[in-house]
Amino acid sequence: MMHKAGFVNIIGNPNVGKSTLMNAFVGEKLSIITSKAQTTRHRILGIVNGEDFQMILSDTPGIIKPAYQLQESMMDFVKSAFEDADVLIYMVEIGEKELKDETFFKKITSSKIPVLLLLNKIDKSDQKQLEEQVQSWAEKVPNAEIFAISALEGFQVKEVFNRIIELLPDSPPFYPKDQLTDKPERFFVNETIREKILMHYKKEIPYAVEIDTEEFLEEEEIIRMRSVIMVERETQKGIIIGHKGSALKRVGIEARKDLEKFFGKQVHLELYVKVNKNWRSDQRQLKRFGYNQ
Ligand SMILES: Nc1nc2c(ncn2[C@@H]2O[C@H](COP(=O)(O)OP(=O)(O)OP(=O)(O)O)[C@@H](O)[C@H]2O)c(=O)[nH]1
Ligand SMILES: [Mg+2]
Repeated sequence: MMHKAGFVNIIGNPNVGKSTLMNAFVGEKLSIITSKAQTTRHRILGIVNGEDFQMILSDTPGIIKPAYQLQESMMDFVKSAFEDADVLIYMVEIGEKELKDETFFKKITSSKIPVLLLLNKIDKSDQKQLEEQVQSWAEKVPNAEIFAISALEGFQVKEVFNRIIELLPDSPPFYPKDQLTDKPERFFVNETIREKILMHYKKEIPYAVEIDTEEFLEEEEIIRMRSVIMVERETQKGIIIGHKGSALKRVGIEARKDLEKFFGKQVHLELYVKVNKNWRSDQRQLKRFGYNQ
């Protein structure tokens, strides 16, 4: 029997819906999704296995001009996604003008591999706007096949999926057929907590936070986890904890609920907050948190 397999890498501006699309394809919440830009910080694999195919999707951070070391590392993940792609998915959203980074944009328009340009969030547009934008993207990225989709509502998602399958090269699988991702369990604990922080705290707070899950002990009935929320300054620590610990408590309760769903098991989650000065600019620390490949 013929078998197809390949890497399908999703890139685009922040907040356009890349993670929403990957989760829709995989059918699991592998990537966290929020209304804030720079939600995704890593390259996360989501693997869809069929009898005669293996589609290895990569969700990547939204493209930005890096201002500090963490963001540099995030853009290295995007660069790596150009290098091993068999199919490139360039996602844009309705109303978007262009990719802020000229170098990345040139890589897309001069790509030798198939490019699918997905114009997302069309549930927010009308027919006239849609037609204009499809036309304009067709001129800007002539080498791409364009699909107008809504990742959130599942509109045209199946069609894109089927087209990707057609484009996958003949190849044996790269990963075991029961594997869903390349990330360990602790990664999903970190991300679930970070999602709650993105949702509940304002301004720079979520961007100054990193999570490290120090303990992940699976027992028969329950998984026991202990995670540290790192911030860059003492004042941020106070904000995370909140009045009498109320803000931190909310993060803990909401994260635990999601983790119980994700792991299908009862979860005990202990959270504490620690100041880790300038971790975002420290190569050694970033490496420890998995930002250097
Ligand atoms: N209306 C609408 N909203 C969408 C659609 N797809 C995604 N969104 C919303 O757009 C926001 C960003 O979605 P994400 O999937 O986190 O976007 P992303 O591109 O992964 O963002 P970064 O990781 O920050 O680069 C969320 O609030 C989503 O619910 C869509 O098709 N329609
Ligand atoms: Mg994302």
